Amino acid sequence: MRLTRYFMPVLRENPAEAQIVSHRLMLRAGMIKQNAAGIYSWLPLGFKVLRKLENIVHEEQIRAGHVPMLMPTMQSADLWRESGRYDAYGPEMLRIRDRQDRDMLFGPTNEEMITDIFRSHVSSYKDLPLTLYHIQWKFRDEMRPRFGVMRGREFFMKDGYNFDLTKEDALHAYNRHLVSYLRTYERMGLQAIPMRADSGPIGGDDTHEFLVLADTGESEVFYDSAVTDLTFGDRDIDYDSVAQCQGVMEEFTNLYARTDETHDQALFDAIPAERQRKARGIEVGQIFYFGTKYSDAMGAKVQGPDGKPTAVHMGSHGIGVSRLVGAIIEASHDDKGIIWPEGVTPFHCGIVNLKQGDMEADAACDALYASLRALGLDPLYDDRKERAGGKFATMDLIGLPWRITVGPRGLKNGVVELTSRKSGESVEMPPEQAVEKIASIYATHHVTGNL
Ligand code: P5A
Repeated sequence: MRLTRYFMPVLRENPAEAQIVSHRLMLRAGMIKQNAAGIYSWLPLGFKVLRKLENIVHEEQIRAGHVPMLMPTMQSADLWRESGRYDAYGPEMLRIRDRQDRDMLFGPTNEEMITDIFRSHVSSYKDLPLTLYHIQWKFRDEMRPRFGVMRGREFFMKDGYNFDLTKEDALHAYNRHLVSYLRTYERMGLQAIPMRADSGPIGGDDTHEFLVLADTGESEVFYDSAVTDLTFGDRDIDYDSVAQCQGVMEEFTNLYARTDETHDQALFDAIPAERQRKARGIEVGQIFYFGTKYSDAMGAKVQGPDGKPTAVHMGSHGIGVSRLVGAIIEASHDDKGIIWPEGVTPFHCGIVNLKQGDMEADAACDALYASLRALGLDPLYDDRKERAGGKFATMDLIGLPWRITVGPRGLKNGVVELTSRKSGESVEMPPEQAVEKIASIYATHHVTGNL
């Protein structure tokens, strides 16, 4: 993309309404625009990151054997009356009446709708196990929408629902989700720690939240510092293996890590004092096992191996996709701006032309731009007639991991400069070598969907 043809309304000043760094940087980098409290338009740069996260989530869900689909945002109140949640959900639910005077709602989550779909089409245990998921906008009329996309009213969530014959099978689904979530967050450059939590309005006994440690996080958390040494890495897990998934679940949940809702001071005190940590975290996902809560209430039964109708065991599993954009920025920025992890960056690299209009510099930039694109890479070429300082400041603000700087002086010696946004280090090299270097960096990250 050439910057002169793009739409990236960068702000020079710090917006007064933003209290935390991710909100400030998302506004300044022209990623989002607020339309009403907690409701945002995703401008092109923000939309690109959102789509990258969505793609990673899809890839990891499909890898785990889960089946993608799409349900609507609008739901009929009738299903929620069946489960008893229409009244129980409270003022967070946005209730709407259609022209026929029917009660509708903008879905805050989809347990009821998916249970209805399941009961309409599945009648035998032979069709189990089954996990369906979608990635769709949700609405929760939060009392205090704040921190930009972190606590929005309209937000983008991946929600998945497992249907199993037995509790054991459903717990395997729970563990499978835990494993797939660990992989998902690591691909986004994040460490998200599973912590025992409270199930709130979704219900059930077993639940873990995934938290990214950050001072601006809304949750108070207590943990054994040894959990921060755990990494999933590139383990090859067989998602059908009960033992393997359970092994990972135990490894990542055996050490003490809890949100304040489930905090147990006595257990915490038993951790060696030098490893006790109290901190704040951003909740980027949550998994639940709630047994037959919805299948009992809504009559979702299958014929079991003994021929008798049996209520299915269920769980639901969510990832806050739009919140993650903010969480990644909270975890990765400096005083100049965002520092995107390579797995989620909106563009793979920037090209800065130090002397736009200079024939040689323009030609070198055009050639770089073309060779990167020919390799399937997605560069952002700053081809504006601006001073170098302004171009560098914009690149630092929007946080692309790599910048290639091209100017007449370097070109005389046959070199351009390749700069890492993270370390700030620059190395001079011939343009072809810079292209090769960028291509090799992204060869280890899957390049998905360059919008
Ligand atoms: C699990 C999927 C559920 O709703 N039902 C379907 C279950 N869980 S949850 O924990 O309530 O939400 C899942 C994730 O969505 C994100 N999230 C939000 N993101 C932005 N703004 C909000 N107001 C908001 N509310 C929830 C969180 O990341 C949460 O973990």
